[in-house]
Amino acid sequence: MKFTVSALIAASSFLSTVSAHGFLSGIGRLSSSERGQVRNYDLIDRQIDSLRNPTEGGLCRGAPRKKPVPLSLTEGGSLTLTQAFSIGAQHIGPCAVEIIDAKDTSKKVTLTSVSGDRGCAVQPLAQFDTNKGSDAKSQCNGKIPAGLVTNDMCLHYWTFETKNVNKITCTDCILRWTWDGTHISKSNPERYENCIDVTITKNGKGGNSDEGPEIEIPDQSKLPVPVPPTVPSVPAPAPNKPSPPAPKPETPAPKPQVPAPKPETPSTGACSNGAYMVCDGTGFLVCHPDQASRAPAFMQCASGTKCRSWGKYIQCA
Ligand SMILES: [Cu+2]
Repeated sequence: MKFTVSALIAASSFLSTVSAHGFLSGIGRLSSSERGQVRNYDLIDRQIDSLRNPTEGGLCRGAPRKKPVPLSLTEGGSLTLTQAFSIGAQHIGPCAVEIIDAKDTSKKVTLTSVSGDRGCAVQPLAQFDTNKGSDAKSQCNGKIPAGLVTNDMCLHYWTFETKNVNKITCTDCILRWTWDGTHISKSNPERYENCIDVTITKNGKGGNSDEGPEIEIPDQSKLPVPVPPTVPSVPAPAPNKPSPPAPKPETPAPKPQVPAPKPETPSTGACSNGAYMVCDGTGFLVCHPDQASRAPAFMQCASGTKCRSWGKYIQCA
């Protein structure tokens, strides 16, 4: 592998921001007790970063298909999606929702898009203006993704008008949510995407029935059709096995398929060695290895869970 100075700079600027981000949880206005329909949702308590970190796995992060959920769409109707953003990581940048033909993924229709800085993760589309100073429970209690054990994300509801429904030709489709975090670079944004497998009915009553109030979207101008990021020469992580059917059996949960970094020595309770999170007593510290003067923020693990080191991150499990 060839290493160049610019590659190292690019890699380090990427790494400096991978501690917290966002993902699409599901269709409808999901409460903190409802698990999302997004692919790989079941990794939420084991590998949350595989849902919320910038994507490197191609279309839909390379996540395996799930049983499709019914989705009724109407031209000009409304649809509510539930997004989750890490506290303090509600980056600026555009976002979009597409319907992709599952049998021919070159066939895409854009249901909505928001351009410019005021994207999905900032107000008014995101409801909570959260900060890293305290945990999710104290900032958005009752609006925390179901199953999340890191206590550092809040749910946000995005209701929009569905366009181009007339152009949808698939029934067996993929709803893809994309978000470009332009907080570091507009030309080389952090790309996020998540997919929900859907069976589409057109011209139904439209939208989901229990959606929240309409939110005014400031800028509906069209985005260029997003192109899946090119995968670097490093092989993409192996796709995860399909999620086991609920309810969970008594047997221990299957091990995550993505190779975990080697466990490190028990944490010292202090930020060191370039870690982005370290365990500390009943919770963990969010560190800022690239900003020496910035104080770490303490977060509690969810009750009944313990913090474990996981590479430069932690897991509350
Ligand atoms: Cu981020």
